[in-house]
Amino acid sequence: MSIDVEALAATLDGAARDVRAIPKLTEAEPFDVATAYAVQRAVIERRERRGERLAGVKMGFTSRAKMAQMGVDDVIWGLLTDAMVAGPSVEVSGLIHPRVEPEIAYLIGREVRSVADVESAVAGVAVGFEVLDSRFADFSFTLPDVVADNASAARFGVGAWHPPRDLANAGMVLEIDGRVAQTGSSAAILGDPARSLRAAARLALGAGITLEPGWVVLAGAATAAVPLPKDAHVRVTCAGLGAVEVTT
Ligand code: 0L1
Ligand code: MG
Repeated sequence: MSIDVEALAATLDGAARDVRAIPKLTEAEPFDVATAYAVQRAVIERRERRGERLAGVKMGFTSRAKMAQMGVDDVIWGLLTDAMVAGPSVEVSGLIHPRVEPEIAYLIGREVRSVADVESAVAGVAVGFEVLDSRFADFSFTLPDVVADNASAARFGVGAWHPPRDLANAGMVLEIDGRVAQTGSSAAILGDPARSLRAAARLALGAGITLEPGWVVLAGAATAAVPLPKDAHVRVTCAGLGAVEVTT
């Protein structure tokens, strides 16, 4: 049986819009990672047809521990749109089972035409956060499922932009309501988030997508993600980059 990419995209898009968890897509019929990226693109195209604009890319499975857990040896990636920008607050009632994680973010300053180009195209770096919201029940998925589901992307935010700098080992803290929920180092992101930035350029270019000026690259999480409750105050800090805060 051949895979109906548009039907799978409609299922995922509907789950996000209805705030309803669904079973893994591969439960009904397995498909490969290349097909999963086609589904991901089809989901994003549906969002673009509703007026959303591409705003960047996100990298997933950027820690060796998470790659080993999934039995993969490369990162995955997803696309960010302007509707995913969090602002000062995130309405968790519009999400299924959100989790938040501390991120390093890069601001693209000019079009990236090659992987070798990407570091010099960076206009700024910032501490950020990502709100993940797998559309699959219990965050239970295979690799093709999570790729199709845009790497669980839901919302993101970034702090003040700083001039580009070495972020190979910067301490990061995720606090929820003033309590430390996670601590880590940017080194957890492929040993250096700059590696993830280069991977973002490689994967985007390979998919025929150019990183554009003003786009954000979320390089990956420095720690595990934690559940994001209602009425919470989240603060993520990174040494040298200050803090970013969001309420729910
Ligand atoms: O951003 C990430 O690293 C997460 C990738 C998707 C897996 C998950 O939902 O935990
Ligand atoms: Mg992330």
